[in-house]
Amino acid sequence: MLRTIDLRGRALTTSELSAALPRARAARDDAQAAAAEIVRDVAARGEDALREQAARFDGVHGHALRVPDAHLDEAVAGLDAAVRGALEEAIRRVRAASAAQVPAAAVTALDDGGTVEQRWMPVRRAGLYVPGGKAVYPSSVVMNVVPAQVAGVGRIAVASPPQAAFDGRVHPDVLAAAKLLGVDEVYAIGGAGAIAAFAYGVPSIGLEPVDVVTGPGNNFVAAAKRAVAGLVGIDAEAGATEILIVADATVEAGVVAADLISQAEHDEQAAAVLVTADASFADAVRAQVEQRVAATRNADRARQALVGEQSAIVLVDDVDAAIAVSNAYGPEHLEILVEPPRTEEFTEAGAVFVGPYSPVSLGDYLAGSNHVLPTGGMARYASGLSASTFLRPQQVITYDRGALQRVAARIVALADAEALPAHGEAVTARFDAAGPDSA
Ligand code: HSO
Ligand code: ZN
Repeated sequence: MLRTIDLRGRALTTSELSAALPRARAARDDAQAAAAEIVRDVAARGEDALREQAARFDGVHGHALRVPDAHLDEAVAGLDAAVRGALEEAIRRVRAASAAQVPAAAVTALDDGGTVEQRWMPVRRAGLYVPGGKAVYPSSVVMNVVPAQVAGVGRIAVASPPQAAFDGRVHPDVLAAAKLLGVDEVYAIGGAGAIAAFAYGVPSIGLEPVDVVTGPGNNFVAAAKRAVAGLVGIDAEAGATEILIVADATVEAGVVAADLISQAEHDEQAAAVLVTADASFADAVRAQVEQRVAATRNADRARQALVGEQSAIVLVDDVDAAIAVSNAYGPEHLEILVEPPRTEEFTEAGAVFVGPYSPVSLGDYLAGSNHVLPTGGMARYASGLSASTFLRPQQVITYDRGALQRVAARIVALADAEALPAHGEAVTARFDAAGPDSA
């Protein structure tokens, strides 16, 4: 369990380092082809295609694709009080932290009478996907819906797979979370089909196409999002979860082991990586992992994730080397458990958890940060779900007569240089004797 990658005493180039890192080479092409087929089918046949997919993938027949209001109300009424309290606290915290993601409008004066305003416009309609295969994720309802609401999205729809165990309904905790957030447009549609339904709309069930589709999911959901990108906006890929921990013996080995297992329990494909310069600490963590994983509820799934090629203990010479490894990997979740933490130097990660009292589980539920984060190394250029996922920066240009006149000759010069004289004429027409200004 948890193979060792020993990088001690090796000076690696960036590409050698990337090749040495434990990352699954996902079967991306297969998923892409299968998802594209599902997307095409939903685009062409709408509800009929979705019902066939529900029978095939979810084992569900004849269910309500659009969740009736009564089901939402029943779900809230039946919600466990402690779960309700926790969801409400999570909503408060994520809402507070998301508010900081909405930039204020800014006006730049380029000239006396010439301004460019930068304003942030919410998309009109968003479709949010909440997975429901190996586990159910009411917390992901919060993480999707709150930033969309904070951004000011006009209309929000949620989709999640129908559950055979619940008579073809979406899991009641997911329904309750949606209702607590004031979302009543919910669909019992799963996987790639849900992404296609959002992108193309499904008239027979009143599902209007959306402008942006977000949310985590398996390889097929990610592939479907790639297939509809362009027709709609999508967020970064949030696939099988990853945790990379940089630690030394200032933290207990059992704590590190518990954190590795916490993300491994999501999925057989989940990645759990420890990077340390202390070989005996590494042995202690490995022993703790073996002991703890045996005792946990999702032991089989977690064990598979931990023995997979995507998980490992990476031995390095020192903290400098650990930082280089972490930055090359670009993990979805990074835990910094070394003293001092040197947080600024860890630049590539979806979210960064600093110190022994900031575990990833805190961020998964209640830190106030978002848990829909880029995986597969995408953290190098993408960010987690946030209000800005649902906002478009838009520029508003307002020049008056004098300000335009002061740059008119320069516009003509550039227009002539590009052999597009009509561009220049559009400016000079405003000042010609025969033009609108002639009076
Ligand atoms: N760790 C997951 C999110 C999650 N964990 C939901 C528990 N529930 C991906 O960031
Ligand atoms: Zn998690």
